[in-house]
Amino acid sequence: MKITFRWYGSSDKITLDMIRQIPAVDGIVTAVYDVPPGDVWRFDSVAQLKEACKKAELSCEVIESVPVHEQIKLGGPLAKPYIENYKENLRILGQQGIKCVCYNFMPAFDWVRSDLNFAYPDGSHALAYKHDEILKIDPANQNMSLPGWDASYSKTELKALLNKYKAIDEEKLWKNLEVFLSEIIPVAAENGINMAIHPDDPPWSLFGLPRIITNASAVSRLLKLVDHPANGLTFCTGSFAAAKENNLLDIIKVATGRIHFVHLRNVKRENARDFYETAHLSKCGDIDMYAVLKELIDAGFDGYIRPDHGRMIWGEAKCGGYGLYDRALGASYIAGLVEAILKRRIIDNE
Ligand code: DNO
Repeated sequence: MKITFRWYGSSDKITLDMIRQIPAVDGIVTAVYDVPPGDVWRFDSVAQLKEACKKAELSCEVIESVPVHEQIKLGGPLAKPYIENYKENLRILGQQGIKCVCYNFMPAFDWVRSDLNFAYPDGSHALAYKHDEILKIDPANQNMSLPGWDASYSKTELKALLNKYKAIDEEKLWKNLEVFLSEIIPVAAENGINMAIHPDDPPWSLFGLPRIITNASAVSRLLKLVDHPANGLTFCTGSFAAAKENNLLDIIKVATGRIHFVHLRNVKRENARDFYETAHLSKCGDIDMYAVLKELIDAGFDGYIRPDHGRMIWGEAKCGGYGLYDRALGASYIAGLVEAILKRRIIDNE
C-alpha cells in the first residue's frame, strides 16, 4: 500500500518540500491544472510534474483527476471527440508511468458542501453539509467553487448546461457512463493504467441532477458495465459514509480486487442528510477506520491511499479541506493503523 498526498501543482501553497517531511507519505497525487477540461494535456506538463516529484524523492503514479467533459456525461455524438481526447490523455499518462487515474461522473458539479468554515469548539474549522442550506441554493445564480472544481463555465454557460441535463435521468447517465467506459477501459489497460471512479459526494441527487455512484449496488453495477480489472473504484470513505444506509465494509466486499485508490476521511452524521467532516480518527466521527483498513487489507488491497480532507488547524485558513497539518496527521494515523494491522497478521500467522 502506498500512502500518497494530494498536491495542487506549483501554485499550491503546500510545497513538495513540505510534503516530503511527512514521514508516512510515499507519493503524490496531482493533475495538470492549466488545460480546460476535455482538452489533451501536454506531454511536457506531465513530465514536469513527474520531475518535480522525483526531485522531492516522492513517487507520482496517481492522477486526480482527469476531468470528464460534460459532453461525455450528456452523451450522444458530441461526446465522441472528448472521448478521443480522454484516450489520448491516458496514452500520455501511461507513457509517463502513471498507474492510476481518478475521475468522477457527477453532472455539472463535483463535491458539494454548504459550509467551508464550520467552527468546532476547539478552534479548528472543517467542511460541513446541511441539506436544507443546499436546497436554498440556485446553482445557476450562485458563485460556488471548491478546490478541484471546474471553474471554466460562465453563468450563462452553466445555465445552458443545467438545462441540457434536464433530459438526462439516472438511466441515461448510466448508459453514457457505459459508452465512456467501454471506449476508454481498453486504452487504460493497454497503457498500464487503472481507472478509479470517485463516488458522488454527497451520494444523493442534488439540484435535480442525477447522481449514480452512491452505494454498494451502484458499485456492483459499475464494475459489471465493463468487467475488466482496470475498471475500478476510488473508495472514498467520507463520500459513501455521508449516507447512513451505506455500509462501508459491504462496499469493500462488492469491490474486492477493483479498489485502486482509497480516500480516507471521517464524517459525523447529524441526521439523514447533514454531516460534518472531522479529524481522521475513528473516535472523532462515525467511521471505524481500523475496521475499514483491516477489511481492505484482508481483501488484498495494495493500491494507493491518501488522507482526504482535513480540518483547518493551527492557524490555517481557507484551504477547503486541503491544508497541510490535519492531512499530515491523517497520513500518520493511516500509517499507524496499517503497521499495526500488518504486524498483527504476522503474529497471528506464527
Ligand atoms: C474532493 C475530491 C474530489 C475528487 C473528484 C475526483 O476533495 O475527493 O474533488 O477529486 O471528485 O474526480
